[in-house]
Amino acid sequence: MNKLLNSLKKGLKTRLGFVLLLVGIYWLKSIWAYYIDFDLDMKGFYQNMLAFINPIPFGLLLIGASLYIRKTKVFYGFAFAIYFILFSWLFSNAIYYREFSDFITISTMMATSSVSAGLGEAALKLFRIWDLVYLLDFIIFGVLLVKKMVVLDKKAFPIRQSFAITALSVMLASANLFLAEIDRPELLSRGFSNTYIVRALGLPAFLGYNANQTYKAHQDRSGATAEDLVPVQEYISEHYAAPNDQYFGIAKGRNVIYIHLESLQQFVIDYKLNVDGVDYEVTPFLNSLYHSSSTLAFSNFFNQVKAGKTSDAETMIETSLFGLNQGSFMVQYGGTNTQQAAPHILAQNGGYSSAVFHGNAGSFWNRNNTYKQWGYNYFFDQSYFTEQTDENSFQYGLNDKIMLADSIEYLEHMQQPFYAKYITVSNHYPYTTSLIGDEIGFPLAQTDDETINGYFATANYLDSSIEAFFNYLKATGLYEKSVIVLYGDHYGISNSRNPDLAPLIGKDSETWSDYDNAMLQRVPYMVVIPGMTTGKIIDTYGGEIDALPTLEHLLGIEANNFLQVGQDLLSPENDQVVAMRTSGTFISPKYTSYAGKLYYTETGEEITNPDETTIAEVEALKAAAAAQLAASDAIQTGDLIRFFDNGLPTVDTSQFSYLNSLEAELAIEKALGNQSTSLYSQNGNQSTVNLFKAPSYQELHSSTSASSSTSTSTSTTTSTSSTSGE
Ligand code: GP9
Ligand code: MN
Repeated sequence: MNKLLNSLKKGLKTRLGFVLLLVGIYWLKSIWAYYIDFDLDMKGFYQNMLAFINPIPFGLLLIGASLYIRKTKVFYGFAFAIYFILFSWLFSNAIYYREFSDFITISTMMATSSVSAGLGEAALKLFRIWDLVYLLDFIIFGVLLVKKMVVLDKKAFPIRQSFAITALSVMLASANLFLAEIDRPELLSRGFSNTYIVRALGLPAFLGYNANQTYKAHQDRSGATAEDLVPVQEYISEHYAAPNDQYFGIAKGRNVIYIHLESLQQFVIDYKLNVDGVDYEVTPFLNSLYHSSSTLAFSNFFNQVKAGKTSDAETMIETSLFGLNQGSFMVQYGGTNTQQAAPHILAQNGGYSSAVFHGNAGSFWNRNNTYKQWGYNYFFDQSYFTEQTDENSFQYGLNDKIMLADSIEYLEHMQQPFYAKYITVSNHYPYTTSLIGDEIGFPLAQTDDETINGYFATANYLDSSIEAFFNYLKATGLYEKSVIVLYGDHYGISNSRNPDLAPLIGKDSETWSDYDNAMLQRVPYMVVIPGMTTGKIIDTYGGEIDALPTLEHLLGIEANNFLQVGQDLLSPENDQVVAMRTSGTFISPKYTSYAGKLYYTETGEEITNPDETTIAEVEALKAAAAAQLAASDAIQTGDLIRFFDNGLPTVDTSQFSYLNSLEAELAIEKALGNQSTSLYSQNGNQSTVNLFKAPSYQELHSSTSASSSTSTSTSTTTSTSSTSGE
């Protein structure tokens, strides 16, 4: 023991020992920050382990760089300086996080106001007594210096060994990245959230990643001028689909409630899963909406997302502009670009208040920053809801029924009319792992693919969650005052799994084609307008890009006031060309071009030898899809809306903080007194929380035999990894 201590003491008197000491302290402080100050939302051993090791590679790389220096004092000064910079960055982030629940990015640093809000005077108030832990080593160093107990090693560290240290840290960093990619494939290419990157790779790596992203975005942005608006505006006015008189303004002034149906595909609508000879209707409630005379339901509505998945769907739904060809628009531009999204448009045209409800961390897909640019007054993320446990949640958040139930106390205090968006999550890959206890019941499909097997059960859970929410809306009278829009964001079963799905939907795995894959990109899109009696199923071809103009016209707002590239799906002038984000890919009523192949949409017959007319028609459709994407990309990457003047004021993001949203709602309610239009006020200052009832699967089916099937054990996926793209 003594021997060990002695050699340790001796080791510390060497330059390498000093470097390792600094790396060690930085490591400990990082761990402290990870667990005490940040909310890294870590689930499972693997994610904890990644966080535990990630300060070492970059710490060693950066502090270890000082070993190349020969002069004694310069070496010690330099090593300490690098350590101090790393520490300061960590500490600043810890302080900043307390106010913003996010990490410092290049753009927040450049936007001086928010940095000074986070790190200036106000920061003093954010200090806590525990922060002394961050300073402990300085005190110890000070004492050692005063007592002259620090001995400087005058011997320069051999250059070759310095190289070895650098090589070792690069190797460790690569291993770190490799392990991180196992936990979350496409971590860097898709971005996901700042939290994910810090949790997997640490703060210095996040800063580097963020700097690179910001630089790329900055280059596109700085090259753009107001001139670039000309062709974009030309495209938009040429493609404007004028409103249909029959529908224009029929929902004017109503609340708008969006329900994002996570990973729900259209094939599930009206579908019955047959297990052991018994037919189980997967989404009975959504089916009833689909066929209701109060619903404008669409049978040929396609998702148009790429790598940004949910975030791409949200971007399209809220702004009628596409996500990016690579990565996520919300992650890369959402927090900085000038945007004219639905919440802002409705605030300015009808005095709407707005909120998002979602049971995951607010930083996922950079929502916390993007929603401010979109003009959302409130964002109720997981921090507002029931604490998550293994029983009530999974890696993407709280189970839908609980999130919906918990949302009511916030929804009822929103001033009407409101624009509220619910982002469900339980029907998300890997399916079923989140549903245990009383929610077990809907049978699993019996294919070789566990992902497919669980999909119907989670879709059924989503369905009954939505039904419970509709029942609440009806019980409170909000129903008649609202228009409720439901949409599926993207596929739940990826193309690689589709051959296994084929037999369940009456197809043959052997003859499964890219045409079939293309057709499975349909997602539900239903606009429920309570009181309307002329609802129907509409076969117009369209996609997520078209949702906003459709909604605007229903609310009596002219879509051609804005830079939006979609078209009203109820307009007879709709072109019905659905552009997919992969170039050359589109779907139209006549032709489908997908995965490099061409098909007749109606029959699925592949066109291998097109005649001249076909070639010309297909080229025209391809060009139309490409033009729509090009107009959108120009706006998105050039940040062109900053040059656009349609009278809509720029969103002042500083007025939004998503930390104390309930208090903010209550303050407004109080200030308005009997002018308050919140449901709570209209209900005689009585809460409606207990009107929300979401029976579990077991409660719903306890008396029917269908639920007592024995093949209902949950499939649990033990691996933390997920298939790329899911
Ligand atoms: C998480 C959720 C999932 O918050 O919205 O996003 P996805 O993985 O579907 O893109
Ligand atoms: Mn999604």
